[in-house]
Amino acid sequence: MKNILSLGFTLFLAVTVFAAGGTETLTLKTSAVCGGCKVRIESAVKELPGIKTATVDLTNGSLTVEYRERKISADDIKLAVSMAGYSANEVAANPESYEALPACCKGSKKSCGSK
Ligand SMILES: [Cu+2]
Repeated sequence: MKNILSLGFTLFLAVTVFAAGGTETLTLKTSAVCGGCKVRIESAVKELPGIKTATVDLTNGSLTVEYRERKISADDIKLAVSMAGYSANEVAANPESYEALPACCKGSKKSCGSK
């Protein structure tokens, strides 16, 4: 049972990229816990070039980004999430950005209350 769970978790963490008419879709596991996190991450990513959409799902902390591969790479998107203070798959949050977050956004539990 534990193996099945960890396999599922690994698959969930895996970067999902597929071609869709020049637009790539990337799904990342982030450390977002509340509506404030969602706004912070989405606005940080949307500032990047080539981003079409950026949406954080607070039920699981996932970030889905549609972007133009010619303009930006998945690594750049992960870096932007890190610089906003959140982890993105294997990329850890930038320590200084993380420290600057409100206290309730630092935990892995949903301690910020409502979405
Ligand atoms: Cu938060």
